[in-house]
Amino acid sequence: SEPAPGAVHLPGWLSLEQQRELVVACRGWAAGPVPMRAASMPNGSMMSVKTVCLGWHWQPYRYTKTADDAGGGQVAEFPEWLAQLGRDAVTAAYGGTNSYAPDAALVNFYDDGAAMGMHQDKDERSPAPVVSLSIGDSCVFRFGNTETRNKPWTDLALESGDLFVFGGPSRFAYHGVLKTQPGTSDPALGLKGRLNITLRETGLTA
Ligand code: MD5
Ligand code: FE
Repeated sequence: SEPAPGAVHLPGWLSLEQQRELVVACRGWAAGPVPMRAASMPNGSMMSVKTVCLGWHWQPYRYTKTADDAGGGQVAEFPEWLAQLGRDAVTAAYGGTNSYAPDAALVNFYDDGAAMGMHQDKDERSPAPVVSLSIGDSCVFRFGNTETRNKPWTDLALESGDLFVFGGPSRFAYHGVLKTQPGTSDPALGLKGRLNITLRETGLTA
């Protein structure tokens, strides 16, 4: 479905096998070289979501080349197979062919009770879409508008295997994750909690 112009939701786009492979990949990335951690916000509070970055290191609200908030190391590289999955996702959403070239990913882990407040993703310097892949527990996702963090918004369920592509006029919409639904993850995934992987073109050069 297309809940807003440029925003395309394809439920169950990932096969169970692809989801299992991504869970394994995320476990590897979470271990290092820069371990998954809760980022601290500029106001000093900690996010309830834990994040690990590929390609570029993200800290609210900027991308850096070294993870100075997490030991100073270089993050894992952004693998070509994940860029190809991103191109496949953009084609699935909009049709045709594309030259989507994501160079950063944020892997977000939500344990029971984790949430993400309403925000815009505007640390990137590219108008390219954000590709979002959800695995594990379902969540309530709040898709807002580009003007304010307030209404109007639409609440929808994001479930394991869902693809969401945010492009065009939806690229800079406010959005957040109200809550997850603990215990809804398929036992076959071996994952307690929720993973979300976002692919991004940073538009930055090192
Ligand atoms: C999540 N992650 O479920 C979400 C999915 C983040 C984040 O929000 O910043 O890591 S990505 C949702 C998204 C991205 C870009 C634009 C819009 C939504 N949008 O216009 O609604 O962990
Ligand atoms: Fe976001």
